[in-house]
Amino acid sequence: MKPFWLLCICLSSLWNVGCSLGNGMLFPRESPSREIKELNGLWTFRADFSKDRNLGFQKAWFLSPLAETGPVIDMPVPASYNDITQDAKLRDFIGWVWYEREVWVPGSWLQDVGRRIVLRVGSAHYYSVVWVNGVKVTEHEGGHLPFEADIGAVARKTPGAPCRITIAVNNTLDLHTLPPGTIQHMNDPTRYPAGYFVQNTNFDFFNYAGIHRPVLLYTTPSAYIDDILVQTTFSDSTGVVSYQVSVVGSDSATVKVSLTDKDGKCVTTSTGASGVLKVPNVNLWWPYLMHDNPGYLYSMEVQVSAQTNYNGLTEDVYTLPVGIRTVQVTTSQFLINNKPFYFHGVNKHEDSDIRGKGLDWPLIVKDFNLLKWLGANSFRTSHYPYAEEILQMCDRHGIVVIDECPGVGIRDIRSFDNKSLTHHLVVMDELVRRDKNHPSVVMWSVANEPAAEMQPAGYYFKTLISHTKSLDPTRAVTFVSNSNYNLDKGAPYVDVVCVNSYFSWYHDPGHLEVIPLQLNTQFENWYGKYKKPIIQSEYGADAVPGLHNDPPMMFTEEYQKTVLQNYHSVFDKKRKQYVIGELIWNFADFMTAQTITRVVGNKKGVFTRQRQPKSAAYLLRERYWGIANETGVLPLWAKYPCS
Ligand code: BDP
Repeated sequence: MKPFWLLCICLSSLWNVGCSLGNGMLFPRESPSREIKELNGLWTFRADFSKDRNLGFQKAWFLSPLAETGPVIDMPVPASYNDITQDAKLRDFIGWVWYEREVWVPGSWLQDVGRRIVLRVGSAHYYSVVWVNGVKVTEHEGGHLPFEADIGAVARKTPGAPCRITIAVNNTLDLHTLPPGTIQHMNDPTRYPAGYFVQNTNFDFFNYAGIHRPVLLYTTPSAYIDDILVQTTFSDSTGVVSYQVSVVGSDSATVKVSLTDKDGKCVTTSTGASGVLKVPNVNLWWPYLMHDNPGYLYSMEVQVSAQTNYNGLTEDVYTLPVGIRTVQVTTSQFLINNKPFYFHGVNKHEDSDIRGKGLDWPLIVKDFNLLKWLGANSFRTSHYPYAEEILQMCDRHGIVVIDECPGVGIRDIRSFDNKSLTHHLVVMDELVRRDKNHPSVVMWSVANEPAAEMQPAGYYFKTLISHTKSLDPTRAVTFVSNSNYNLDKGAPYVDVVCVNSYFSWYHDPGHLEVIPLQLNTQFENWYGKYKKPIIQSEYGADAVPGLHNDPPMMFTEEYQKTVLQNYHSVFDKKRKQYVIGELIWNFADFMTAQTITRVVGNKKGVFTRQRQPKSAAYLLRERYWGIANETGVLPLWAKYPCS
């Protein structure tokens, strides 16, 4: 049976006369040729609680103001809708929800018929359909990544009236979505009410839904910079930036490129849609705690001039931050700018009270302050792509990123078929397209703990990883395995082996003494077999903040600390050999589905969900600053704060 939401999509295509974009996806930035109008704030909201969740499509809720269709509530954007109200039915809702807001498109935008007016959604979870004034302009599958549509033609049809933007979002996960899930209908009338169904998933975080990232309108001229690719290297003191600019809307555009340093001084220029910029006395992009001037960014200004039908000669300008650095992997090391880099960092989630996965600037800045306090130089975007705004912070602060796609919980053999693989490849295309120019991103992770032992996994991962490498030969590729799983089908293709293990927690619970032996065996076996550098990509233990017991007992702060200490003793031996990183699970406590193994969420954070340190955070801080002191160059303002 087709999931009900797919039926809705087919139905909605009757109104499909808009045009969706499929090429660039540059982060919207203002410039002399581009304007932005943010649409964040309060939207009108209605969840479709009808039995098959299809009432909104049957009654075409997008054709009139949502408030005319039935009861509506206020909903902030960006935010997950789940924790905003007091209604458990909405918190745990599965199916279509409807957002709407009116916007006045500036008259100057409408009058200038040559100007593109683009509606962009930073991300919405999971499947979205967008209408403007009742006209469908785009639809998009997948959370965590942006989508957009040129709405100029629709908006210009009704000058003098506001535009009504309607976005329907469905969080249903099936065997072929990323992440996958299944809808289970409970048909026993003695145990469940009629029509009862639940969403099953194989991942350990709450399936937050809604419009999670900013929505905005931006403009470009009709001939515009659609995409930019930079790839960087250096030789001695000369930086080398190879660039490609793709222009849409003109075959005869002239392209000028200039690179400016942090002081605003132009250091090199070039012309042409592709070329190489040479940067004398280059300031390389260095990770935090590896150099006293980390996160150095140049500004690359791209100017495109073109003759257009509408406005004669027009100019488009886009400025891209550029960090010049290299990445290489040997059989036992990860090199950034030819120097060994040791990942001492964290795994995170986009997760917080009330907003769920909604982008929140105070939270982002707080988290970066905590990362720096901790002495963390890196994180993995477990288990999906994070907001571009977060990656921009990483670029600026020198925090190294393993950029993971939403391939988490792929545990059912049916999720390894061609349909799933095709979608997974599209998601990797979208992820690399979005994040390819971030110097902080050094590695792509195509999945977390997939059932790599299953028969179809070999072909699946070979295809996925080789596709990702062909999209971007300048970075490493990995997938993250659990130490219990057999990596044989994936390991031949990855550059770095990433392994998660939970000794003395999910295995031998309470037996801290087994950790050193079991961890040593894990490393020796895996290195012996695959001869590739290894990152301990997850390890940790739950600690309920404020719960104490000495000698340590599970769930206390003492136990969490002692687990970490036992792991660290082995890391310290192996990091001299082939272990190239350690990423704690997790930076902060986070919400999960309700199960008997979770007490209001996962408590493996070294910070609480409200970002207060548990004892383990101090331990980790001491360790990370110690490693940095040994291997890197501390910033002048922060000479080993733990001494
Ligand atoms: C790991 C998963 C992670 C979970 C963690 C845990 O990769 O998503 O949250 O286990 O159980 O295996 O805490």
